[in-house]
Amino acid sequence: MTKKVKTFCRNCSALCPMEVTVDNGRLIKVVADGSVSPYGPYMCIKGQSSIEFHNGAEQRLLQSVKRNGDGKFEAISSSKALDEIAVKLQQLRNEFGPRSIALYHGTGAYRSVLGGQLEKSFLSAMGTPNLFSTMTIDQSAKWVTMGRMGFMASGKPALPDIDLAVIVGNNPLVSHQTMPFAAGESGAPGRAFAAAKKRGTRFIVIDPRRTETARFADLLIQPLPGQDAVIFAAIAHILLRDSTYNRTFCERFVSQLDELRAAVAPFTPELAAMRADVPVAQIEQAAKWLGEAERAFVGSGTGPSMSANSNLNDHMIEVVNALVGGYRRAGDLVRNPGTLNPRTPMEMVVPAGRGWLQGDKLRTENIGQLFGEFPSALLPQEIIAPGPEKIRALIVFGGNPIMGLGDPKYTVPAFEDLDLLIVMDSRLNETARRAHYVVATSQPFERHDISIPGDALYPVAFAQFAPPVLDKPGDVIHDWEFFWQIASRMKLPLTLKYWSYGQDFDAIADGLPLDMNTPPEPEAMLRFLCKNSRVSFEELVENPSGVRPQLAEQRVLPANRDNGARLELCPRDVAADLGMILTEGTVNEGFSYLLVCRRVLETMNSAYRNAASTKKRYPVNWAYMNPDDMDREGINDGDAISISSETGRIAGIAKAENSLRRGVISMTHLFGDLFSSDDPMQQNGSFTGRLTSLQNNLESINFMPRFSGVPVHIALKSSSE
Ligand SMILES: Nc1nc2c(c(=O)[nH]1)N[C@H]1C(S)=C(S)[C@@H](COP(=O)(O)OP(=O)(O)OC[C@H]3O[C@@H](n4cnc5c(=O)[nH]c(N)nc54)[C@H](O)[C@@H]3O)O[C@H]1N2
Ligand SMILES: Nc1nc2c(c(=O)[nH]1)N[C@H]1C(S)=C(S)[C@@H](COP(=O)(O)OP(=O)(O)OC[C@H]3O[C@@H](n4cnc5c(=O)[nH]c(N)nc54)[C@H](O)[C@@H]3O)O[C@H]1N2
Ligand code: SF4
Ligand SMILES: [Mo]
Repeated sequence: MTKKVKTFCRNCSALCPMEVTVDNGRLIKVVADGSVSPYGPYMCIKGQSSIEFHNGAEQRLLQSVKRNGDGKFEAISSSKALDEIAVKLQQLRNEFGPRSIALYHGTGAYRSVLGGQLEKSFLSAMGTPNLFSTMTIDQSAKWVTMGRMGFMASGKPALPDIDLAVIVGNNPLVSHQTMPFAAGESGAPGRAFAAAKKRGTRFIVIDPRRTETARFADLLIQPLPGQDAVIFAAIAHILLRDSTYNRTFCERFVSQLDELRAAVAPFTPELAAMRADVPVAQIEQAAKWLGEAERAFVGSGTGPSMSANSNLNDHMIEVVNALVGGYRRAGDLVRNPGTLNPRTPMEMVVPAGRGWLQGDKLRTENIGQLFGEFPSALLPQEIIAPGPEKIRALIVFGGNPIMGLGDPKYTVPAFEDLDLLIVMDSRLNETARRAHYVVATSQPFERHDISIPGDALYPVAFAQFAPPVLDKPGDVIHDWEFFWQIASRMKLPLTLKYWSYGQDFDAIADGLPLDMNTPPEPEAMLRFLCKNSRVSFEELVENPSGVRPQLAEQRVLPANRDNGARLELCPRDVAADLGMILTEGTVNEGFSYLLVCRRVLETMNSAYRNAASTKKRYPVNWAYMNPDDMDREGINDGDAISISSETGRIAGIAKAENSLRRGVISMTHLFGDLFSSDDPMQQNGSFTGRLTSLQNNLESINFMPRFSGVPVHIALKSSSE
């Protein structure tokens, strides 16, 4: 029997609407469903790959497993696994307190809606502040900027409303990562950029590589990585020098303009051009266009936040955005005012809170939480350092932290020091292989979801419900069931709440207390989450392609009174950091290249590495180099090369790429094996995380490690190596 079901992809935050065909319990086809979609028909290769994965490829886990005394995995029923895990967690909690238990929320957890919502209640009921997520090994520089500068509650303008987009170290054509921090639309990004160009929007792309996105660039600047703070300090310098910044916006909404003027005075365009190794005319040109723009949007992706001085890079990028008033203004159209979670943006500054100075602190560093989380790079240290409250149990929900964190020589022994490592996943990934229990969880097409993760990101108001398309196989459980089942066994109460970033879970008044004796119905939970929605749960069920609510035009509201808060452009620590980088050299002793981060369409971090389409194009994560650099080193296409940093060494397979500037080597992360990557072809690539240290070069505040602009030495690999 063949049936067609409407659903949406949950591989990335674009949440592309799709139609899947199921034949006798197997997925046989998936196509984009553009009928109501906010993007029109659109789907990428990973949407396609989800078919093979659902049908069992990529070593899909169909059964929970437990590591026995010999270190081997044996099958265990989910109920027995849950019984044993609950007993162990209870023992640790009784003996060492709730802080001995931690949770890591990985990339796979963001789009598991009921799992994600119950996770927050679970941690609150457990009484542990130990929440870690990928955000702090990704773009938490943005949180640091919000905490030090404050931010505009009006939000940033949408792509159709801007006449200039500055895209810094972000490649949405591949990553689909855009709003709220970068310009673009997450689904069908190319189409949205093409339409914007037709309207006359100008694009500036700043990236060491001429990326897929750079196809739309009117100006492409290809700097050395790690120089964004210098480049944007120079752009700020020019805007202030020429008085081309937005005075009206700045007079009303910013402070510390004099401090900024003094701090960026030494950052001349000539200095930035020299440091970033780009023509000075390009920096002047970018500043000129920014000065001329009616409504600009300056935003970034992972590039600047993974490189050296990442918090400062991000701060200076946002300073330039503030100088040109790159925010929605009172009276501006709000294209997506939220559907499941309606929002009314207001033109006012949310003051700089520096939340990390208050509340619970980490055990091993005097640092508090950023947006309710601790820095993931310090997780190994929090596990190893002796003390009564050390982390002894870690629940990994939809993540592969041993790979994501990198520095395996340090990270692996730390994870092995845990009394209890539990991984909830549908793949036996590198972290799962070292777990005590791997709880096999269901796949997106086997569970209920609503489009909460896309609610604020869609270009227009839109919401969709995804019912299970297939039965989950055998004894696999849903992510949310894990939290409910463990809490129920530990006699902890759970309350379902609509939590979103920046909210204190306990402070949310509206909640649905769950019956801890009878498992809740997923549909009842989703109905509750639609409580304040502009579209009822029933309407979503009746409209399987999704709903675009017909709303009266909404505009950004003026603030009813001046709350006195201003965007702090140049607080003292930022000024001090600017002073520090002024004298920093660009030469890294003994290292002639800088390795930069990069994403490919076929994989999602460590997932889909084994999909057929990935294997075809990327049997390994190629070590891309500029052909002139290859000539200089005597390296040919396909040669095995040795890439070494201060921390580790990997072998890679060189591939020439004209679009890459000189002095840079570009590789995708989370490929290959943790340790033995001497033969990349055999090990499906090279694990670049080995080149990163979790003990040196960490940023202040968020402890972000360096995943881009990593100084490396390159040599042709001799056969005896
Ligand atoms: N297909 C696919 N999509 C994904 C993912 C995936 O793995 N695959 N991962 C998802 C995740 S977890 C995330 S966080 C997002 C990330 O989304 P993006 O930030 O768009 O990620 P990338 O595509 O790696 O783009 C980063 C760019 O920064 C450039 N760069 C590197 N260093 C520097 C620097 O110092 N300065 C400047 N100016 N540029 C620099 C790189 O050359 C690269 O083009 O993508 C998400 N989407
Ligand atoms: N060297 C280097 N290191 C990096 C980066 C880099 O660019 N360079 N990027 C960093 C970034 S931006 C990130 S976000 C991290 C990524 O770090 P992680 O998020 O820890 O790693 P992923 O490989 O994305 O792991 C996601 C896991 O979730 C599982 N999964 C998918 N869907 C579901 C689901 O619905 N439920 C459950 N339970 N599991 C699911 C997948 O099978 C996969 O095993 O890595 C960081 N590390
Ligand atoms: S862009 Fe690709 S991975 Fe992301 S939701 Fe759409 S189909 Fe899925
Ligand atoms: Mo990420």
